[in-house]
Amino acid sequence: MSSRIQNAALRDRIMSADDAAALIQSSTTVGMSGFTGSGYPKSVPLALARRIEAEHAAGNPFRVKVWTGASTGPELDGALAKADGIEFRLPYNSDPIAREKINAGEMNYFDMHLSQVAPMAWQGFLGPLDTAVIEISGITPDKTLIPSSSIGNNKTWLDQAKQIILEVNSWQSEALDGMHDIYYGTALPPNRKPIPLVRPDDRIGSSHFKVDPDKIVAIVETDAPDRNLPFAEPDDVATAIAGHLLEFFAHEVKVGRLPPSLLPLQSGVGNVTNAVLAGLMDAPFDNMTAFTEVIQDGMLDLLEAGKLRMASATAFSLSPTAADRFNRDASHFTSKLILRPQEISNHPELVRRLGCIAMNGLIEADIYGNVNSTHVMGSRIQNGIGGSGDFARNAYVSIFMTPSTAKGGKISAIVPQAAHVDHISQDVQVIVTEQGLADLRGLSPKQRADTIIANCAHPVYRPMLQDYYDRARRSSFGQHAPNILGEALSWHQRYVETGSMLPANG
Ligand code: 0RQ
Repeated sequence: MSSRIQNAALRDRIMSADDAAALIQSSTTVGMSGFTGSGYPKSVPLALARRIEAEHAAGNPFRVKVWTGASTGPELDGALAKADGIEFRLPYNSDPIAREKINAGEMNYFDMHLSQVAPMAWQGFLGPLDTAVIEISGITPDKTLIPSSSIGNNKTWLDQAKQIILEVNSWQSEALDGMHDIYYGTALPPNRKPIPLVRPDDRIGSSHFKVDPDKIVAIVETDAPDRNLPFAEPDDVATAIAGHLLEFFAHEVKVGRLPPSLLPLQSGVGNVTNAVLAGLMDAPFDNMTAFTEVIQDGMLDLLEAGKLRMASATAFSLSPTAADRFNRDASHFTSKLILRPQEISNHPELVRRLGCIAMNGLIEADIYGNVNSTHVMGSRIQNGIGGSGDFARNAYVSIFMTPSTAKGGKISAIVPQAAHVDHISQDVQVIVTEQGLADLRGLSPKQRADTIIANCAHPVYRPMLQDYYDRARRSSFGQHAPNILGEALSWHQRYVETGSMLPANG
């Protein structure tokens, strides 16, 4: 018997990925595991993509609706998008092939707050779920499931799906067992109760998923790695951003607005946020905690060095090297890590109660501090809002970080008006670029504009922003948040037409 499947009766359901994929019908909804390249099924989606390609070659339409935790890997989103097999996708995508299909108008995509996915599924807003395809790391003798390297929405998919396909992945460390905390106390209004979590290290649930064994129609055995991209070594820009932020933290501790161990950290994914975590290695803050979405490389380093006492998240997001390191020595981390369902890891009630320090990336911010995290030039989706909104609105302090320019300087990350807004100015308290940091707390719109232009804009774009703002101060319809309506998006229009936000003679 495979040591990972400890219940003899369930062994009858072991089959090939192709046989399992044959149980999924066209036009149905499939809820898959997976969150930032971790814990997604690696074999059934590939088999499903092959099946879809064969059906298309035979002239038969075949597409499915795909729900997950967040982004996944190339074997799931990449393969299914390439086969033109996804009719509808939620709640987050970062796969380049799927992104192209979405931006070409060929795939419907519902980009949503990650904490809201499970509640909306329970509320019935998303429609019925036909099949769950969930990666786990083992099945216990009493038919409970040992989760894998991400939890995401798996609890909800297992509870709601009409049929369940399990992938048991023996690549995942057996030491993951015991690291998870699956809370089964959620309910629909008017029966909701407070979530009994008051510290990031509280455990409030069980370490295994419960499942109705009668719904399990297939079990597929795999031995395949999670796939996340390696992080770049912090460059000068990322290091400068991290430096400004660490100085800010030191100042906040000095004036008594943050405790010496800071408050629970939330850190988005990406090279800049990873550089901040690297900077925290040498910073004078100890006994830190994290209440966040994903555990990236920098957090493992902080845990190993004892700077970070513990971290709570819903998934790992480790580079291949860090994933190998984790798998070699996972038991070392067991007592310091908790993985939870994303409706708990990102819950607004908990983020507000714990007072998280939210640190996220942005695409552009306007001079008043409205932030666009998702849509390039207001219309092309990059990834999605992910968990940034869950944390930004409810954080103790909400920080957004970015290089001051993109695409080799042809785009300014600080613009007169954001072409799409994910985070309104009230949810954006600090903006950091390599140029400096704008602390916007307690400032009026005009004070915010002065600070952002002076501290965050790139020197090439700063005079252009100042000129726009000065003219708006004279001619705007109102003087609360001055704007020139016919010109506010002209930088974006110029980029679309000429490939640069800089004027031809600029
Ligand atoms: O594109 O790869 O084609 O060159 O956006 O930009 O500078 O590498 O930065 O990886 O930190 O991503 C907002 C996208 C930043 C990310 C965003 C282009 C740039 C590049 C990536 P290329 P960088 P990052 C918890 C939190 C929303 C979700 C979130 C994100 C690419 O942080 O998706 O916060 N956030 N989740 O060239 C045109 C601009 C641009 C631009 C950047 N102004 N105009 N293109 N780019 N700025 C995690 C989860 O929820 C899972």
